[in-house]
Amino acid sequence: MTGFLLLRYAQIIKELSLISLINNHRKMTRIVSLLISIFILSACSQVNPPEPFGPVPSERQLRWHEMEYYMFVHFTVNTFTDKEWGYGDEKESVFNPSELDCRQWAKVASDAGMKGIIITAKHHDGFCLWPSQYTEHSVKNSIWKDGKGDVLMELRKACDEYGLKFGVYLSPWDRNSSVYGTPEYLTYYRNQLRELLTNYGDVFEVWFDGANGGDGYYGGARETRKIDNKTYYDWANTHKIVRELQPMAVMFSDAGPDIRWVGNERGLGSLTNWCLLNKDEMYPGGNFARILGQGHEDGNYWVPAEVDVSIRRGWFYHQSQDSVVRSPENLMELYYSSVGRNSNLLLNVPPDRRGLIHENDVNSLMGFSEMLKQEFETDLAHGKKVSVTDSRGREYKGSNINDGDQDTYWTTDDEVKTGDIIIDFGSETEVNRIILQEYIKLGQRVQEFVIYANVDGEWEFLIDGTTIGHKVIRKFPLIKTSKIKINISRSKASPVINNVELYRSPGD
Ligand code: FUL
Repeated sequence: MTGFLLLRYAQIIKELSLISLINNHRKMTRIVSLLISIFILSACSQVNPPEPFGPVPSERQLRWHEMEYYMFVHFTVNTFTDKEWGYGDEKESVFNPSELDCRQWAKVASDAGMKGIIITAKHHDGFCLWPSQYTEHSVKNSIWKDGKGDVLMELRKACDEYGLKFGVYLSPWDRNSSVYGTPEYLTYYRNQLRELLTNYGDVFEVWFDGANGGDGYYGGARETRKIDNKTYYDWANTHKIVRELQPMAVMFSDAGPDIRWVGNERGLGSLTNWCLLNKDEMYPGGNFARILGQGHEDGNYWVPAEVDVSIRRGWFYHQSQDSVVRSPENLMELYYSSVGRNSNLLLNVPPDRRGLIHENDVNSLMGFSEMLKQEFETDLAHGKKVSVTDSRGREYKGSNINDGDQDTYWTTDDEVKTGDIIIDFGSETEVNRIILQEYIKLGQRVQEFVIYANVDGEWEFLIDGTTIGHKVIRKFPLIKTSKIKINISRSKASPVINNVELYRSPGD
């Protein structure tokens, strides 16, 4: 574009020079200087940014992407009955933590580098951790604090104290409720949701799980109740309540609407991971696990994946699992297979019967947090010389990818869909990790990339990959090199990259 303009100006100047032979010389000089100023002005003037391509994240989803890593807390009567799924007939009196301290949970989360906590306000057994006015099956009839306690309020305050965001899990399946399976239950469920979204300050995420229907206590009926996952919950109207009461909260379920399940509970994000999903035909509890990992490349909604996984085998605390808490190394693997694969990591850390996070879990989390610091200690790419094969103009230059500013990015002209970014360390440098980020406000575009290192003047292949999205973190064998090349080899539209980081991790 700039080259074309230059050519045109040269032609005009040439033509005018001929005229000047005939016309007065001073007039000519004025015209030429005018043209030169126009040229300088147009060369310096702003080139339009690329138009967004495909679905883009909402403001609430953008905030969620930034969070990356936060805590899941499974805590209820199950903690005291040693179960994973309570039947719904548990006596309220069984809920009796001896030293419940939400500030300890929040401190652990914060020390671990987490950004928020999502708690099981109500799990499938129906017991409420807050004194809901719509049921007797809650903390208000427990021994804990003589029935005057409210776990959610304590957690809310603790989150505020430690600068963490607060989220709630309200199980749609309720094995305690006598009206479960009838339309009346929806009123009950929505009333509870309103309580949670009105009385506990800002909620960043509302978690709707997909386990639904089956046998249960159901107010004494002790029977099996089957519901149709697709129609029974009338989700559209429940979603409206969340939007009305907490407009900045994202809603999670198998099918969004804002955040999707990743399709497994093993902590595995998909290497190819589109933040896009054709969710119209999907619903919580449907049979979509295989689709949810990758999402839909041509999806028509922005619904990124969240990886939910537990630090122990179970979601709830069981003393028998005290010795099988994930190690710091294992947590690091989870981090790479979740945050490193364009997903957020929702790591479950279940409090024990005291109402505290067990020492073994705390030790693992702190070990992992220390490892994370070492893993990404010094960004070797930051501020280094960057060259690119193509650029849309000065504002979109290559060095935007390592200036530490997430809002500046490198991109190309609209018709250019591939390109290279070369980072020059200036001297031989050891490196074995790379972080890549797309500027997702303009959509998810990259389909394939390849990373090379310059060794003895030749480009040596390191790794290749597919999607990027919010963030991809990849390991490669330690290499000593003076330059790294990121080749965007396939993209739906001009690639828009806002961040590249390189590290020398002490790990393999
Ligand atoms: C599932 C539930 O059935 C599990 O108990 C756990 O809460 C998990 C996170 O979601 O749907």
